[in-house]
Amino acid sequence: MSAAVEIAPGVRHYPAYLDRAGQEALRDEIRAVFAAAPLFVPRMPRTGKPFSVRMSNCGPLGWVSDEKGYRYQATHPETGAPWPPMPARLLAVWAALAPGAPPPEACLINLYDATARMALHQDRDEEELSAPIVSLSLGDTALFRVGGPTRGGPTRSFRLASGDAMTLGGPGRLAFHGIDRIYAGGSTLLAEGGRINLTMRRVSKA
Ligand code: MD3
Ligand code: FE
Repeated sequence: MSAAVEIAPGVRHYPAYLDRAGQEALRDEIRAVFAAAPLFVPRMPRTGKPFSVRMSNCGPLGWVSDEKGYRYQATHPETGAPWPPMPARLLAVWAALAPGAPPPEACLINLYDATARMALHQDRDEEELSAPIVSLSLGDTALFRVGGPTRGGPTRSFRLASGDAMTLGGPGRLAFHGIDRIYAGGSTLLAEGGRINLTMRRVSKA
């Protein structure tokens, strides 16, 4: 547990929110999610250009992207199986950091290797934009960038380390954000290195 730092209006950073034991337990639960819902490589709408991150999901809905577009769906894009349930540990983090919000329906899991990036974007595929997004990071540190609600405005950069949490709500919910780089080799949490980011989302109107 730790105090929040408000990076921008509605964008809160909780450094070291999970202690090492909590990170290890969550890592093991995410490994089990990957076993049931294998990592897939999302592709850009229209062009089919592959993302540099790999993804999976847990919860009733998962976020996917391919030539047909971005969307939430109840099944894995390659296996066709329903997504595995969201671990109780994640639901507890949501309850603590998003009190009063309706339960999350999707937890998108991003896996970054040392060269992966995520371009500046908004998360607006959810019907319920009044609920926050809650994020947790595991493994290598990332350089995160966040701006305002319009592309091309000023941005701020800061590091997201293993165990850090973020909440993105209110005026921060539609902020542009991305991952500019991964600092490889700094964490012993993931045996193969890399970074895992989890984002819990409410998708449908409560
Ligand atoms: C700020 N993930 O999955 S998490 C994503 O580290 C995504 O993998 C990044 O952007 C990652 O969509 C960043 C922190 C985050 C998530 C959602 C936000 C920051 C946000 C929504 C609005 C503003
Ligand atoms: Fe995002």
